[in-house]
Amino acid sequence: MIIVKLGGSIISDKNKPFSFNESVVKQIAEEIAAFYPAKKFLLVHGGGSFGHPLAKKYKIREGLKKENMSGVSKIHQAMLELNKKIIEIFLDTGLPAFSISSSSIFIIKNGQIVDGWTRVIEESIARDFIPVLFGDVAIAKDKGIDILSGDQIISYLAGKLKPEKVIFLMDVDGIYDKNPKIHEDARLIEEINEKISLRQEAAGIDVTGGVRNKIDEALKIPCPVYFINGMVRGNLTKAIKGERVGTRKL
Ligand code: IP8
Repeated sequence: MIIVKLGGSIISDKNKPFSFNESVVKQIAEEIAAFYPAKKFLLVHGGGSFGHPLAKKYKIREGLKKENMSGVSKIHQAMLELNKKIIEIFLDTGLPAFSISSSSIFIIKNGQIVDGWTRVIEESIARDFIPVLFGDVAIAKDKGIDILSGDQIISYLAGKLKPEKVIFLMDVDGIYDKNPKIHEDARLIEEINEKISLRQEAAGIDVTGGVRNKIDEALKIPCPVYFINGMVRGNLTKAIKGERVGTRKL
């Protein structure tokens, strides 16, 4: 089984509220379709401009307050809307994508999953479905409520479900020594390990820590991890085949 993260920055423009990048999602679905059902997949998508601006507006990272309760629900509904758009494209491509709401199966603390009911994920993969989870609001033991990033979902599920590999689809060619959207001289790193130390300021609205969080979570994953540019057709195919592309953690 392969876990693929559809980064919020490729499925939407993080700075344009509720923007959806249909053609990129279509292209990803088509690349996956070439390997399915010989290979099994689990997808997780980020919040993009459906999740992050609302999470900021309702100050969700500050925890549960009387004033943000309806905001919590509005964010979840916005994520369901984004999830529906993605699922529909996969279904149109002939792939049995199956939506699973992260906030219905995970409880978190300090942004990390501390309680998860993953049986339904495992059982749906066993039946050849492609479960599609997403970054979401979630019940939190410490703050009452908090944001659960898709990156935390992936490192948790990778530990439990032992995938063959994990592929993060991003809007740049991989992990750079500094943010390539800000620094022209940024250098692509082909392989990362625990020793990596980077300057990674986020380029858009991101309440969950952007690339830094992605790297920290990837280093916990006990299988090969790829960070690739998901907007370039053919990159996902290369990563699935195990060819050299983007940044790798072995
Ligand atoms: O984009 C965040 O998920 P991420 C989800 O995977 C929300 O970090 C609701 C902002």
